[in-house]
Amino acid sequence: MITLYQFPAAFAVPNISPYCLKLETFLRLTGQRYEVKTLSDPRRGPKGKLPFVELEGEVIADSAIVLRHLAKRFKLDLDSHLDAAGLGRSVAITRLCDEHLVHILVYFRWVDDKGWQQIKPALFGRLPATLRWVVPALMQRRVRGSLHSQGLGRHSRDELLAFAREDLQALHDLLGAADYFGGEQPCSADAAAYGVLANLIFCTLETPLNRMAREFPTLVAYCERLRAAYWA
Ligand SMILES: N[C@@H](CCC(=O)N[C@@H](CS)C(=O)NCC(=O)O)C(=O)O
Repeated sequence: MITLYQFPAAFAVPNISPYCLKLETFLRLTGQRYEVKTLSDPRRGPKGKLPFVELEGEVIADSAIVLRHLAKRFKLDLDSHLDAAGLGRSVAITRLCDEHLVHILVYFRWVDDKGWQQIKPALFGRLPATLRWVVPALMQRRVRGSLHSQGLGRHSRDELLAFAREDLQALHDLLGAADYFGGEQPCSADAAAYGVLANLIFCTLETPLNRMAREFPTLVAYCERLRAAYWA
């Protein structure tokens, strides 16, 4: 049995971490049996981040590495119907989501004031009063620092929104009239795409980025379709 360690559900999505939602969606797309154990402290993970899984006594961290490991261990091939160009496209979509759009999402939750005013009480509101003054500011400074090191954190809010619009337009155009990024059936890129898009479209956090994503009817319909088929 696979044990998935991840944050608890919040803001009307199964997970506010796009990476946790990506991994759990992959488990559902491939029909795996799994159990979830919720953690609030990512430092409990072997790489200091969530999600991670435990399988047959082995602990494996990082959604991409877990996907690769599970695919090998259980001979899962969500991508077997794709040709070489389709496989390349799947990797490119996954990287766009995991390595670009998610960082912009993080900015609009943790740095931009509108998102921060919603995230802060939800994540830290139950801390004892003394910690409640210190911990949120420290965590926000850490996130700001890592976005700065990554590079996206050096841009203005409007520049980030312009990047996000390009990402969303690209996802819209790549999906086209298909049901899934894999075509008639999902491929591994659908796990990554749903992880971040559901976190923009269904998540009840009100940020300019969430509002922008909801302006793409194709992407809204995509999320509704995948949710009905695999998350109902
Ligand atoms: N590359 C990792 C990224 C995981 C990740 O960044 N998780 C975030 C939550 S969305 C986390 O645990 N952050 C805690 C931290 O950086 O301290 C994956 O794909 O699993």
